[in-house]
Amino acid sequence: MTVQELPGAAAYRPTPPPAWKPLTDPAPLLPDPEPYRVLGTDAAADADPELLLRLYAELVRGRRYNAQATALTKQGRLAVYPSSTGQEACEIAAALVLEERDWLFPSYRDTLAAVARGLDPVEALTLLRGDRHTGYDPREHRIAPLCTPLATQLPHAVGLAHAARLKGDDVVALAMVGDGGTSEGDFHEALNFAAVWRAPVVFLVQNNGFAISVPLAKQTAAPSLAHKAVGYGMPGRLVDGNDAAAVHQVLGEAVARARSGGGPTLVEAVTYRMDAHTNADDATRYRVDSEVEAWRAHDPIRLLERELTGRGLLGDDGIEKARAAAERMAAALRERMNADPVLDPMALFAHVYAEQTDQLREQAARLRVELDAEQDQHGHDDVEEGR
Ligand SMILES: Cc1ncc(C[n+]2csc(CCOP(=O)(O)OP(=O)(O)O)c2C)c(N)n1
Ligand SMILES: [Mg+2]
Repeated sequence: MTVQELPGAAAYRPTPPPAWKPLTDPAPLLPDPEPYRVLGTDAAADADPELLLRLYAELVRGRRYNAQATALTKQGRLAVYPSSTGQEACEIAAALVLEERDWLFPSYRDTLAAVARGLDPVEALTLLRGDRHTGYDPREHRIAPLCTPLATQLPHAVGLAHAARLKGDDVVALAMVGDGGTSEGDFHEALNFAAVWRAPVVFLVQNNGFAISVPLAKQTAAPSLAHKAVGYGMPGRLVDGNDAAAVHQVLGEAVARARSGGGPTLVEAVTYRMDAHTNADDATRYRVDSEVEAWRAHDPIRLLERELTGRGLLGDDGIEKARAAAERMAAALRERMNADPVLDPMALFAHVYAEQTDQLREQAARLRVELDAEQDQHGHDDVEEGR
């Protein structure tokens, strides 16, 4: 039975009445027609040299961190590492645009953003080491746990931002998600709530071309991911995700807008995942080398280095200094990650419930007995000393 055949269908008018008009003028919400760029364009002249040098040092450090963490997976020191090599501009810019009082909501790929925001480089790897806990106190750093379930961090960011606004706290939340994450229900719910409530939140989509082996073309039929903003009534911005100055500027504008009560923004940063999805993935099975090589020519560190050296802001000395600082960080990370973590098995029972249940208390008591017996057997406390 079609709609026309339904009883009373004659009264059904598929077109809106003449008085209908859009609730919001979509034109100002539409994203940039091309990814916005700064480096190598006239806009670069307005970029603060100090900021560019800071971005450069962090990008170099970030790349070295990715390489070191990936090496640690091969040495069995890390269970898994989703590298953000090639995406450092997004990671670093996201961290640097926030004030200390703001909140970052990262995904599993965004370790660099968390470290650039000040998180201890070892603590940032706790979860990826296989520990059940986040490894850091989210409240201390105002960094939500690195989130593995896709897009679930987005409604959390909206809730926190909205609550802060209700309380009169000057807090902006910046939530990071991948291109694949935009197909999740949580993405849509978060954007809808954020726009309706005008929550002070910025959504950064790192479009790195793939969701594991699924290319973007199989993920969406939208003109761009930034266009999705319009449907929810917030502005979309499209930015070159390998241009650190451009990402910093666009995110900075979005944060300022959110802070001044202007509501949320969806930023799509177009970038590329140079490494495989994680160390456990083989990217050669679903993409060709020529594509990777084409993106290598548009490498975020090279782009920034070219700008800085071209303007006489960076020379061989400066490059060497940035690399040496990155090496020192990597050496310290290696050394600390080579030490076995000190784990207390009794911590299993903490944070399960606010008030422990009888069952948990009983299990904890049983484990205590076993641990004590083990200690007696070895003559000293192996377990608590983490050996
Ligand atoms: C809810 C949920 N479904 C599926 C997965 C498995 N999964 C992990 S990463 C991933 C791909 C995500 O791609 P994207 O959002 O583009 O992020 P990227 O890894 O490229 O940074 C999938 C499907 C998951 N972690 N959570
Ligand atoms: Mg992706």
